[in-house]
Amino acid sequence: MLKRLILAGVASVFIITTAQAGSCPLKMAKIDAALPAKMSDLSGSNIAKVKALRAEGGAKHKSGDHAGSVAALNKAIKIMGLY
Ligand SMILES: [Cu+2]
Repeated sequence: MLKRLILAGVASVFIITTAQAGSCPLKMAKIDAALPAKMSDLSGSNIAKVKALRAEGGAKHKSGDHAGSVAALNKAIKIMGLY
Protein backbone atom coordinates (compact mmCIF):
# COMPACT_ATOMS: atom_id res chain seq x y z
CA MET A 1 0.00 0.00 0.00
CA LEU A 2 2.67 2.47 1.02
CA LYS A 3 4.82 1.43 -1.92
CA ARG A 4 1.88 2.10 -4.23
CA LEU A 5 1.35 5.56 -2.77
CA ILE A 6 5.01 6.43 -3.21
CA LEU A 7 4.96 5.20 -6.80
CA ALA A 8 1.85 7.25 -7.53
CA GLY A 9 3.50 10.30 -5.95
CA VAL A 10 6.67 9.88 -7.98
CA ALA A 11 4.66 9.36 -11.16
CA SER A 12 2.56 12.49 -10.63
CA VAL A 13 5.63 14.63 -9.90
CA PHE A 14 7.21 13.27 -13.07
CA ILE A 15 4.11 14.08 -15.12
CA ILE A 16 3.85 17.62 -13.70
CA THR A 17 7.56 18.27 -14.30
CA THR A 18 7.38 16.94 -17.84
CA ALA A 19 4.31 19.06 -18.60
CA GLN A 20 6.04 22.22 -17.36
CA ALA A 21 9.24 21.40 -19.23
CA GLY A 22 7.19 20.79 -22.34
CA SER A 23 5.40 24.12 -22.36
CA CYS A 24 8.57 26.25 -22.68
CA PRO A 25 9.59 24.91 -26.11
CA LEU A 26 5.99 25.36 -27.30
CA LYS A 27 5.97 28.98 -26.15
CA MET A 28 9.42 29.61 -27.64
CA ALA A 29 8.27 28.14 -30.96
CA LYS A 30 5.14 30.30 -30.83
CA ILE A 31 7.25 33.44 -30.31
CA ASP A 32 9.80 32.48 -32.97
CA ALA A 33 7.11 31.69 -35.51
CA ALA A 34 5.18 34.91 -34.92
CA LEU A 35 8.01 37.40 -34.40
CA PRO A 36 8.96 38.08 -38.05
CA ALA A 37 5.35 39.02 -38.89
CA LYS A 38 4.96 41.03 -35.67
CA MET A 39 8.10 43.10 -36.19
CA SER A 40 6.24 45.79 -38.13
CA ASP A 41 3.50 46.05 -35.46
CA LEU A 42 5.87 46.37 -32.51
CA SER A 43 7.81 49.45 -31.48
CA GLY A 44 11.59 49.23 -31.34
CA SER A 45 11.62 49.06 -27.55
CA ASN A 46 9.00 46.30 -27.55
CA ILE A 47 11.00 44.28 -30.08
CA ALA A 48 14.01 44.59 -27.78
CA LYS A 49 11.89 43.55 -24.78
CA VAL A 50 10.47 40.53 -26.62
CA LYS A 51 13.95 39.44 -27.73
CA ALA A 52 15.34 39.84 -24.20
CA LEU A 53 12.42 37.90 -22.67
CA ARG A 54 12.74 35.19 -25.33
CA ALA A 55 16.47 34.85 -24.54
CA GLU A 56 15.73 34.83 -20.79
CA GLY A 57 13.08 32.14 -21.30
CA GLY A 58 15.46 30.01 -23.35
CA ALA A 59 18.25 30.31 -20.78
CA LYS A 60 15.98 29.55 -17.82
CA HIS A 61 14.48 26.55 -19.60
CA LYS A 62 17.99 25.18 -20.22
CA SER A 63 18.96 25.68 -16.57
CA GLY A 64 15.82 23.81 -15.42
CA ASP A 65 13.87 26.86 -14.19
CA HIS A 66 10.79 26.09 -16.23
CA ALA A 67 8.46 28.24 -14.13
CA GLY A 68 10.77 31.23 -14.61
CA SER A 69 11.04 30.42 -18.29
CA VAL A 70 7.26 30.26 -18.75
CA ALA A 71 6.86 33.57 -16.86
CA ALA A 72 9.36 35.33 -19.14
CA LEU A 73 7.94 33.77 -22.30
CA ASN A 74 4.38 34.69 -21.29
CA LYS A 75 5.46 38.33 -20.87
CA ALA A 76 6.92 38.26 -24.37
CA ILE A 77 3.76 36.64 -25.77
CA LYS A 78 1.63 39.32 -24.07
CA ILE A 79 3.73 42.16 -25.51
CA MET A 80 3.37 40.57 -28.94
CA GLY A 81 -0.41 40.41 -28.50
CA LEU A 82 -0.49 36.67 -29.20
CA TYR A 83 -3.14 35.83 -26.61
CU1 LIG B 1 11.24 24.58 -19.69
